[in-house]
Amino acid sequence: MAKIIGRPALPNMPWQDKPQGFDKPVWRYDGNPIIKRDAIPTSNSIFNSAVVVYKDGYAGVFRCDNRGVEMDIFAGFSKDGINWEINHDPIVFEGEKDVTRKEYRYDPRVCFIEDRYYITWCNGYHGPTIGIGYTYDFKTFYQLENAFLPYNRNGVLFPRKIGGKFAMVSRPSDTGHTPFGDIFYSESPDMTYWGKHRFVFGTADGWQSKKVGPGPTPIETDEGWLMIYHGVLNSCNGFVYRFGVALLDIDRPWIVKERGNFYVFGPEEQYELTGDVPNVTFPCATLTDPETGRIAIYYGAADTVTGLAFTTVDELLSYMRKYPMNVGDQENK
Ligand code: BMA
Repeated sequence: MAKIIGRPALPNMPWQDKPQGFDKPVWRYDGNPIIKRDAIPTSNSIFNSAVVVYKDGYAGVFRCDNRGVEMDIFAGFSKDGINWEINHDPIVFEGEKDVTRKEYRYDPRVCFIEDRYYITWCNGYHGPTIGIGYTYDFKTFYQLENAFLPYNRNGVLFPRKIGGKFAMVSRPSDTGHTPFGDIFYSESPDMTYWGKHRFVFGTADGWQSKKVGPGPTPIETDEGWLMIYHGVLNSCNGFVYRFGVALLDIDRPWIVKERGNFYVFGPEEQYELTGDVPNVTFPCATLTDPETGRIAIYYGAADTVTGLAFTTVDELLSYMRKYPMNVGDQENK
């Protein structure tokens, strides 16, 4: 069995065993959705949100679109990772005025690196780009420079420096609903200046034929970086968002070692099939326990609510290997 490394044991993380007779690699929490659309007074929808271990419980950054359908990010806290208290006011960042000016903020990720929690999100700055901030306590937040020129979405940090540099995967995009999308790797000595942009992987046949983008913080294992990513199909009835897995080289993560040909999870339940945007399952965070290999995945459902699903490192890797993609075939079909 592949081992999760670099993470503390998390024996009390949210978990349910795989239901008897269930033959897919990822299964849902039976109390889904864990966060309803109106969990705070002003919200139209709460989805595509990120959680991390914090003190003796959990903290998170949540995408709450308000009833003006304006997108912003909010801090929240939980004892058990399932029941959440989300602040009623959005995060206010300290920093230079030219940087903290706000157009919109959405699809946050949170990643603990060294001594603090970094937050990345899709930040409106004359079009979407990757905003970066950090906090030590989920009360005071500091904003750094945007990572890239517009347009970009889905900036996802690696949980440690690689070759002495901070590392990020992201998905260059356009100003609209982007009918393309490949994953690129970038690195930075200081979280301000990003470069060495390397192509990681692009679209492939079927469920991931329209675009692909990074999901949760990649999980370090002794076999490589386990990356959960979203793939989009353009159906006759609009985009369909599912997710799959790939394994990236540990020291040179732009090199794809293995990649699954089948998705591991997609819209099947009512709250994933219908909502403000139907047929969307969009993963933004995981909790992991290295002792058991357990993984809890937090995902947005139909751009309306937040769901929780479970799997293990073994389930994901063995499914990927049972239905593999020829990685030589994967570049921008
Ligand atoms: C993407 C982003 C996501 C959203 C998805 C489906 O472009 O806006 O936040 O979940 O579309 O609508």
